[in-house]
Amino acid sequence: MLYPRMTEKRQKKPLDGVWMFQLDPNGKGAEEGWPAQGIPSPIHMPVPSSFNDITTSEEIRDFLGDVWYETFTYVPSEWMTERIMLRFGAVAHHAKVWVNGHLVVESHNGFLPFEADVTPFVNEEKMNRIVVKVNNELSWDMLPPGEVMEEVIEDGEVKKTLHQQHDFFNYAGIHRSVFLYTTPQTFIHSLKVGTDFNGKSGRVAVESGSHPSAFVHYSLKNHQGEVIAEGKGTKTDLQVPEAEAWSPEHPYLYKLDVYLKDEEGATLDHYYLNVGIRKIEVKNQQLWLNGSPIYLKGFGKHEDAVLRGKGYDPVTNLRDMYLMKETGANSFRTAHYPYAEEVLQSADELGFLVIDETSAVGLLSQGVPATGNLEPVFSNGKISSRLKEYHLDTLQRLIERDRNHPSVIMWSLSNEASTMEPEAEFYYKTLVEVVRKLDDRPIMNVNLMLIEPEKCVVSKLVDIIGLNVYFGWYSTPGDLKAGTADLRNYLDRWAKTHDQPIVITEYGVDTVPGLHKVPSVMFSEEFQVQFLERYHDVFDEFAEVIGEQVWNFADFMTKQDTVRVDGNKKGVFTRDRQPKMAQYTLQKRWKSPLREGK
Ligand code: BDP
Repeated sequence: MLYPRMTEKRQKKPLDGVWMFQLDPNGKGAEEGWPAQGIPSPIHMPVPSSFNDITTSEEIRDFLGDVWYETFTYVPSEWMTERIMLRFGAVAHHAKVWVNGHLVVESHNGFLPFEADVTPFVNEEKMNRIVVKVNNELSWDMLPPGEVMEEVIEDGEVKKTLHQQHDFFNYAGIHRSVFLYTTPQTFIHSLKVGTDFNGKSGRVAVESGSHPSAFVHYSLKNHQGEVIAEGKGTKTDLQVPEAEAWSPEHPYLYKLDVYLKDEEGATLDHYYLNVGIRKIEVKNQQLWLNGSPIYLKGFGKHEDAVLRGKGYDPVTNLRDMYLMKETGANSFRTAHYPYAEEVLQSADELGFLVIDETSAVGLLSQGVPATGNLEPVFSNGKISSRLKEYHLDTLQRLIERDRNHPSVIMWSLSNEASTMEPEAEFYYKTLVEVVRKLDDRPIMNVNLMLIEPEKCVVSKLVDIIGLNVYFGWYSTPGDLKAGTADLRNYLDRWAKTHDQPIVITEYGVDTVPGLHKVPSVMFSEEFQVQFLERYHDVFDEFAEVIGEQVWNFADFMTKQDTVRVDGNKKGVFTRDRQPKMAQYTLQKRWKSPLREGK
C-alpha cells in the first residue's frame, strides 16, 4: 500500500487533530446508532495518540473493550471527480470505520495501515461524519497474542483483566496519522523497487501495478534535479553508471518519479519515491553493505513516549534519531512490531539500518520476564492455524509496505518464540518460504536466552540469528563475573552449532537515573555501564557477532508489575529522552573504530 502523497495528480488532507471520544463499556454503541448519529457524550481526544494517558481517569487508562472516535470534515468539490481514499496509518488493535453511517472498512492489525475507497459515501456540500470504533482486546488469534479474562464482581459488573505476553503497555487508540487523499480514476496501485550496487555503478529495478491499458514512465533524478536514468513499462531496470551509494554515513536518496500515461501521452497519475541505491548481503558469516562488512551498533526501540503512548509524533521521532546519531548508532530494531511509516522515512533520510520486525512477540508460555521452564505452545494447539494465518498476513503486508525503504535491511520474523518445539519448524518454514518469494532481504529470528542452540529448530532456517541476553541480570542477578562467563559459554554454543552470523538484539539492565553506587549494585547507573562494558569485551571475542543493539533505547511503559517500577527502566535514555551515564560508554565505543571488520 503506497504512502499517501501530494503529487502533480494527487491531493491529501490530514485529519489529525482533536477528535471526539467515548468509552463504550457495554459494547452497545453500534446498536444505539452511534455510527450514523455520532457519539452521545464525548470528550476531546488527540489523534494520533494512545487514549490511555491523556486524561486523569484510571478507568480510561486501564480500559478494555470498545471505545469510539468521531470527527467531521468537508471534502473539497474539486475532489469529486477523483477517487477519494480514507487511510489510517494504524489503529490498535481492532477498528471499524463508518463514513456518514456507511461501514467502509474493518481492520484487525494494530500496527499496519488500512484504507477504504470512500468515493461513493462522501458529500460534496455537507460536512462528512467519520466514526471509528476501536477495540483494544488481545486474543490468541492475533499478534501480539494475549487473553482477556472476564469475572463477574459483587454488583454484577463484569471485570475484564488482560493477560498479556509482552513487556510493554497495551496502549490503544488511533496511533498514526489519518489522511483523506485522492488518486485519479486510473492510478498507480503499487511500486516495488530493488537496487544493486557494484562499487561504482548502480541498478534500480522497478515494478509497478496499474491498469493494463495505461503506460508507465520512470525518471530517476539526483539532488540537483537532473534526470540520470529513464525507463518505461510495468517492469524495468534503470542503470546508473556513476551511482552515489546509500549508507548510514551517506544516506543519499535519488527521487524516482513515476508517471502513468494514456495513449496520447497525457499524464493520468503521478507518484514519487525516494530511492537509496545500496546492496545488502549475508556471506562469509558477515553482513555486507555495498561490498564491505558492516557491524550493527544501535538499539532495540519502542514506539513509546510520555502522554502520547504509542501515538506517532515527529518531535519524539526526530529527537530519537538525533540521539541515536550522537551516540554513534547506525541501526535499530523495530521491536516488537512494525513502526510508523514516517519513522522509516526518517531512517532513509538520516541513515539508519533497520531490522524490521513483525508484531509476533510472546509466542511462548511465559509472560514477563520469561524465566523458568518453557511449556509447549506449538504442540498443544495454543498456537493455532488462525494465528499462523495472521502471522503470514502481517509478514506479507509488512513487506509490501516497507520493501522500498533503503533503510530496511532485514525482516525479523518474531521475538522470543518457543522455538525448541519440533512443531515450530514447520510453522517457521512456511513463514520463511513466503518471505523468500516476496523479497531478497536477509531474514532474522530473535531468540530468548532460554533457547538452547542445540535444540532450536528455527535458527537453521534464517540468515541471521538474533540473541537476547541478560546473564547477570535475570540469571545470577548482580553477579557480572558469573554473567559474563555464562554469556561467553552461551555464545560459544551458538557459534559451534550454527553457521549464521549473530546479532545481539538485546542486552541491558534496568537503571534508575540518578542512582549512583560504588561498588555498583543492580539498578544503579554504574551497574548499567559495567554490564555494557563487560558484555562488549565478550562480544569482541566472537567473530560471529556482527552487531550489538542495546535494550532499550529509552525507558518505556509496561503493565503494572512487581518487576517493573513505573515501566521498564532499561533505557540508555530516560523516557523524556535525556541520557543516563551509559550513553557516554556507548558513544565512546561506537564512535571509535572497533576491532578489524567491526
Ligand atoms: C526480553 C523482551 C523485551 C523485554 C526485555 C526485558 O524481548 O520485550 O522488555 O526482555 O525484560 O525478553 O527488559
